[in-house]
Amino acid sequence: MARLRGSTGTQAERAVLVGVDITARSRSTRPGLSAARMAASRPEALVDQIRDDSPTASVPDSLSTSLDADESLAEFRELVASAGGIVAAELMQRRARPDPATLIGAGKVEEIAGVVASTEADLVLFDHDLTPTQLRNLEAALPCRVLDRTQLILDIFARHARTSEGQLQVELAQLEYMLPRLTGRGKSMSQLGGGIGTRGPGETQLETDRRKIQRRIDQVKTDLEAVRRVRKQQRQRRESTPVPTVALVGYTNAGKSTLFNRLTGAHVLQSSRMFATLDPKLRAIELPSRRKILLSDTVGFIRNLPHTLVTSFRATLEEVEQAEILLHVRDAASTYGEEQKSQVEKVLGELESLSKPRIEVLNKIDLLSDSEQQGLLTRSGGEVAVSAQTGEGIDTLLAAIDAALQSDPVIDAELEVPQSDGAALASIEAGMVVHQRSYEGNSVLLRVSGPTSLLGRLRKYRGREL
Ligand SMILES: Nc1nc2c(ncn2[C@@H]2O[C@H](COP(=O)(O)OP(=O)(O)OP(=O)(O)O)[C@@H](O)[C@H]2O)c(=O)[nH]1
Ligand SMILES: [Mg+2]
Repeated sequence: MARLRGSTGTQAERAVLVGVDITARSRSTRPGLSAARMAASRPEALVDQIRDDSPTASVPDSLSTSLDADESLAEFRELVASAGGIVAAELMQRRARPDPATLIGAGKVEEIAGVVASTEADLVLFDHDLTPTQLRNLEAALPCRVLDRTQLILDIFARHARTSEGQLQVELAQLEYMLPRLTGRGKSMSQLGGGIGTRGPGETQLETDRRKIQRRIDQVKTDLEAVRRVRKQQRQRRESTPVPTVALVGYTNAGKSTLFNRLTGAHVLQSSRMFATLDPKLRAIELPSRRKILLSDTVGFIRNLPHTLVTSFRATLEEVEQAEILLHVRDAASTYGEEQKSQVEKVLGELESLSKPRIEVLNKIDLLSDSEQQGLLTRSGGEVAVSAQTGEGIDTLLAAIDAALQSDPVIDAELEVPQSDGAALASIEAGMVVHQRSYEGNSVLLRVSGPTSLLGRLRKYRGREL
């Protein structure tokens, strides 16, 4: 599998980054319009990719309005760092339309070859997806390995997957991405034998390789099913005592894991690297109403999230699909906030979770100026401003979750419990908010707010409802 070296101990690989800006439909209509607003008005525009391998592939109109290429390249730099690579050089290619053969055009390929030679780079990374043909041609023309954006993201996922399910999911996505791109890829698939430069391995060899990969795909799928069966059993056991799940979702690096740790007291990995979290984590917390919920932390999203990944991670994301409430964690300090928001909403749409109750959490407010913070705090619209790092706003967030939670609603009640029923008194102490307590004879009179389920169990002690 194509991996970048780096955090594994060996020397980090040096990469030439290539940003690609396809400008068909003149940019002159764009200048005044921020990428964020473009994204908000036409979210679908950001995800269209040219995947058609035919030489006559035309540029979808929407491609021209994709977000600013410089901005994308800045994010791509972060991705490269997260994959353990070092940036040796950066180039930007602006073209009206993609070149079907090389995406960027022959002249630019030559320029890149020169840069690779002078910087002694190990690989060239494209901030764009490449068709199988483009990938093949570029590998033939450049003196080093070539990876596209999806491959880079897959590589990061591969390094960060910790559970066997996560690892299998990534491997499956990698294999499926690789299969149609096998033809004659001399350099990165050198173990497959094959020709020097442009010549690919013979057809027979290719067929063998395809079959090998297909067999491995089948095996991985079988293994995944086994792993998922176990998880399903765990889920069923959990569902026998229903506790509502609240799922953290958001763009990669928004601070989901930091918030998860803040709310649960856990110590999951929080990191400036992108896609630090891959495997889902669940942990119970208690809300101010004393109701319990399960909070789930999971993989972050990114613009143009490779579709293969959404599919392979669907099972991991089932916490999101099952959740009663979503906490959409957003980086309030990011300039690209609006665009990230629309990207997240797009993935939520794919997970059929857009209609779920959602709390917008504006995180990292500690990075904002006082006046900016003030602006956020007074903003309405169901947003909660917090800093997962300092803890500011966390109480408000917990109260907001409490208010949004429909299941097992909290009600007020009066109870008259015999002092001899220690178990009932203990369950009240543990699971309800006691507003008032007095003693009368052998009974304790209580005014409480508590979950309907718990009050249901204490029905025989209930006085009138408030
Ligand atoms: N200043 C500041 N930094 C924060 C805050 N919350 C998170 N961060 C930082 O943001 C970076 C990303 O945080 P994570 O919690 O790992 O983000 P994530 O959303 O889980 O990211 P992925 O798992 O990669 O999708 C880390 O460097 C955190 O220290 C915050 O409230 N304030
Ligand atoms: Mg995380």
